[in-house]
Amino acid sequence: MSQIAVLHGPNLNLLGTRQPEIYGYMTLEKINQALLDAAGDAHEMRSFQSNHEGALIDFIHEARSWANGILINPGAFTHYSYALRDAITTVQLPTVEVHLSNIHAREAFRHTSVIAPVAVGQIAGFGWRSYLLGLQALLDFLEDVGNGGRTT
Ligand code: CA2
Repeated sequence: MSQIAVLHGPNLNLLGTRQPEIYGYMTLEKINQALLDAAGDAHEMRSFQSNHEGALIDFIHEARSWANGILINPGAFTHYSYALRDAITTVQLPTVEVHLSNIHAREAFRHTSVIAPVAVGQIAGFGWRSYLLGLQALLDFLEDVGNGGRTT
């Protein structure tokens, strides 16, 4: 059983209502439900969205007391929030970064992630399924860690 903190950054509360050509038609509520379905009874998951950097950081700090992994789409904070990055570093929880769009194929400012260097890995470009892929990657990573790092 893993406990996963799922974080969604700024503007992601608008998913499914605007710019569907970039971000798709799935609402945040539906994405959260898809993640809960994928986790099933085997894992615990708590989701949180905020448009405020400090609120996301508080949630990460609190996650230290109950979670053993973080799945995060930091939104635009991806590209410049050293505060979010420091929070992830500080709690020392394995973190997977996800993006709906392929940030590397978009504007130059989106090519940089200040989160990626402190994450286990990054998944981008698969629409809402990036979250599902990220969750699977995180659960597999945590299982490997629990098995003393053995992957086979
Ligand atoms: O592709 C992603 O998941 C992003 O994290 C989304 C962020 C963007 O700043 C990152 O560069 C990449 C933006 C989220 C905006 O979400 C909206 C959703 C619906 C309508 C308008 C914005």
